[in-house]
This record gives sequence, structure tokens and C-alpha cells, in this order.
Amino acid sequence: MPPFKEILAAISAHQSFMIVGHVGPDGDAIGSGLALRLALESLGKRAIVISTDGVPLGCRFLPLQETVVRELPQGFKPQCVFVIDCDGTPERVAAPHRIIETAPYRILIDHHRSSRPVFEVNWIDINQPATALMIYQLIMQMQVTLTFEMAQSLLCGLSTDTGHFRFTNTTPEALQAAAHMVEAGADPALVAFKLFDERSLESTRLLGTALSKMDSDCNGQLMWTALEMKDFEAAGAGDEASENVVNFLRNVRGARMAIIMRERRDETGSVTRISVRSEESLRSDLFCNKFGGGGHAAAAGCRIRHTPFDQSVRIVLDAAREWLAEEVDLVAPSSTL
Ligand SMILES: [Mn+2]
Repeated sequence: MPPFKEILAAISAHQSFMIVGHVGPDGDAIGSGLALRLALESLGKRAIVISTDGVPLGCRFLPLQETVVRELPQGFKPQCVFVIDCDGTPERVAAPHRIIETAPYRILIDHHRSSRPVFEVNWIDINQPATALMIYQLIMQMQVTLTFEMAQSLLCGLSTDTGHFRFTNTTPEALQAAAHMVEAGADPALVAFKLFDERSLESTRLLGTALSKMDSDCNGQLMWTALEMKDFEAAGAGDEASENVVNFLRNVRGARMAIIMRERRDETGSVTRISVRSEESLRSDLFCNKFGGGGHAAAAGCRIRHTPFDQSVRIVLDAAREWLAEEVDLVAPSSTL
């Protein structure tokens, strides 16, 4: 049973809220955050959505997305913090961790397998397709009228995590909630186009490079590609341009696992960013756990730091080959029946 009672009590007991999702935010983190913020404001509360990594390009069609801040306004000390679509660990939260550590009251709302109850209230449900659906359910409990702005943001979150209602997590509840969102004015055609189809010229160029460098392994069960810094430079593309390239590899007939590795730089120096897509039984999330990352059974990610890019690529590929080999061992007895 979701802890609605505790969450509603916390909402009525506090006046100022901070809402934060995961680093490298997606449509679920941002859409859920904006919708929750609007719902809190409609109850007369002050609420701010923070994302140290900003808002991804694909979400910039959302109403009020420009109000998402990278830093809290001077002197703003939230009485209550919502950590959403994120397990709440310092490396994953897209806000300075001291704010979360020092916040008087914290609420976790998440559907990731890696989530553990770490705060005052924890609503963790791995059977929920998207955090946006949980926020929708909460908004219904808050007895707030679903506005167009909330609905569009929630549909963005739900669409992001269900692949616009094509993944196996597309539940009747998700579709019923989506119907309500569309009734409230959300635009499924625009959401699908912005999240899944629209690409910049640079990103399309980078896709070409990624596909031309792709390779297959493990008899075609493993598809992978690696983009170096110079590939990004040649395409004139940034990080976000490589966002859904991995899905093109996952869609190759016979592929069971797809990996894209990207050479990037951040404040710690050179970093390899890795995105994994796989059959659910191959547990992308557990694979990424090996490198300190996480996510979902079919889609996950991680980063490797302090290691040259070509070495990181070798480490990940070796691990992936082993992962597939172990899994094959696991199913071998029944397959001989
Ligand atoms: Mn999510």
C-alpha cells in the first residue's frame, strides 16, 4: 500500500519543498518533478524543481520547463525534499547532497530496483512503469484538479519510461492514467515526436558515426558501439545527441544486449558513459551495478572514471561477453530437454 497518508501529512505540515530527480535526467524525472511542483503550488505551497544537469533537449517543449533550476535560490532552505525517480544516493541525486542531508524531512518516490528505503518516507514500487504514474496517483490523492500543464508533464514521464506505451511495462493503469492526461489536454502526438523522433542535425550525424562503428559479438547476441570525444567533435554534437542511439543497436534482429560507450569529460576528468539495453532476463541493471550504475532490467547505465577510454571499452566488452556466457550456461540444462 503506498504511504499516501504519510506523504499527504508531510505536504500539509510543510510550506516549502524541493523536488529532485536523478543526474542526467530523463523525461520521467523532469516530467514527474514539474507535475508534482504544480500540484504543490495549487495547494498554496512553495516548490522548486532542481536539476544540476538542467533539462534535456527532448523535454524543452514542456510547459514551465524553464523554471527548473540548476542551483537553489540564495537562502532557500526547503522544509521537505522529494527525491523522485532516483534511489537517493549522493552520486545519483541531481542536487547538492548536503541539502538532502540537512533537510528536516525527506520523501522518496521511485520505481527503480536499486532503491532502498533511506528517508523518512519511502514509496518504492518496482512494478510501477514510471515515477510519473506514481506522481499521478499521488496527485489524485491530493485531490488536485489535473491541469493541462500537469497532464503534459506526466504524459512525458509515462511515455519516456514505457517507450510511448510499447514496452512490457505498459499496464492497464498506465493507459487509463494516460487517457485521463489526454482528456486534460496532454498531446500524445507531440510528446512522442519530441521524445522519440525529433533529432538535431548534429545528433543525426553522430548516429551515422555510431552505426558505422558498430560491431557485433557473441554470435550477434551482443551489439555495441563506442564514440570517442573526436566523434562528438566531428559531428558538432554534445552528450544528449547520443541519447537513444543504443536503441538502434538493440533493434538488430538476434541482438539480446546492446551497449553504447561514450568518451566524455567532466569535472573529474575523462569519463566513459555507458548505456545498456537488453532482454529483461539479462538484467541490464545488475550488469551496470558491477560498475556502480543501475537502472531497469531492460535499460540501465553506468560510468567508468579514471580509466582511459579504450581500456574502459575493453573492460565493458569483456564483462558483457562473460555476462552472456554465464547466462547461456544458466539456461543450458533446460535447452537440452
Ligand atoms: Mn523512471
